[in-house]
Amino acid sequence: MSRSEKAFEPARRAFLKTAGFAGAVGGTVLAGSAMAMPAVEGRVTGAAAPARPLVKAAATTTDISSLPRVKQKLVNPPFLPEHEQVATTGPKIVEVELTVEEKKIEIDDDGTEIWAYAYNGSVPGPMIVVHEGDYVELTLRNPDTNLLEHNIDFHAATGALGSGALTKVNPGEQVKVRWKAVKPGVFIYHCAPGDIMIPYHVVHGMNGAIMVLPRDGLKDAQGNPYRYDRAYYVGEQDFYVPRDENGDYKSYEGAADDMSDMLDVMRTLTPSHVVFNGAVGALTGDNALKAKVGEKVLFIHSQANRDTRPHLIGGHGDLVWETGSFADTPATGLETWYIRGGSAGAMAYEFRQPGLYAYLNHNLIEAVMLGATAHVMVDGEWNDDLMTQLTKPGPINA
Ligand SMILES: [Cu+2]
Repeated sequence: MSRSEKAFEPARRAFLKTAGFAGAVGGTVLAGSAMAMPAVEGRVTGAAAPARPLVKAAATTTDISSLPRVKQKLVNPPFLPEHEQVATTGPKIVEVELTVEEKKIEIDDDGTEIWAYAYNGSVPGPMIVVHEGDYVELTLRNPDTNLLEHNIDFHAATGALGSGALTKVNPGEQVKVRWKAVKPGVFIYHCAPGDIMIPYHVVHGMNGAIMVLPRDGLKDAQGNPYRYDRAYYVGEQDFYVPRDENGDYKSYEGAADDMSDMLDVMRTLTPSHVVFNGAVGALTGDNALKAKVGEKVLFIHSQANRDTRPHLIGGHGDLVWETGSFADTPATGLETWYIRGGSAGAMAYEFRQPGLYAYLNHNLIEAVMLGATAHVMVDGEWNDDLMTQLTKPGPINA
């Protein structure tokens, strides 16, 4: 950063801090964000949003001080943190830490760059796994090396804009929040600092997912216990990279330098990239997901902004919790399923043939031309009964 840019920095930070509250007139920062949010989220009314819920402890039915505490070590997607499928204890407090990183990442094979706003540095952010009835105790950090204000809205949480109203942190700040996981399922979380900053941050990769397992684990469509052998988290991300006058993707020096250009591209609702786990090819080739014949694999798929339709080429959705709710009976034997923008869903499949499978968004333009494809390499014995090539390709017989 040059000296003149440094001199400009305080004013720029002040602008970026307030840019999210363009719609708010008067009131505190919290009230401003609450006013700006409902039209976008449609989940909470402005009147119902608490002014300062942090200072007043709500009545609880659990003696929280007596609950055991565990620290969950979060890992980068597509992997999940170590977890029990069936809870072996009663409810607990699960401590997790998310640190926001504003950093440049490459999103395709041509070296196209974007400034990612990334929880713990990954796009999507790490998967958190708890059980229904557990408490999530989050520390959210925004290091002073960052430029922007951030927060987190958990779709699994209840009240205060999914904790978004309680978790706004400026660079150099951290905040702690605790919420109870009362809904079993898979849910997204995302940054939502207010107004136009909500979609702007989300399409810079600032979203992830949490899985709230029933205490006694997953059930199949008949209500029998269902246990997976592996689980993967696929976070789908739409990017809107501006182009220069020659049609080449632009690169930007600072974390929010792309704002004006990118908002223009976002208004077209036409992404330049639709990718899994942050980049074209993040889950193909050497990074392909792995499984074995006979293994049951759970795929959790999130899309924080846009509808998508996952499909496993050569396989099926044995069990699909399309809406993400584990309180509902899963659908069975699906060909392609649907993940609503702003949600996560889960699919479980027992692999029956070895080889390469493509797991993709079956808008094939988005899968093949924009990037939304993953591969699954499956080891095992081929089953001729399920498929056999009877003749090799050869000349057509007259
Ligand atoms: Cu953010």
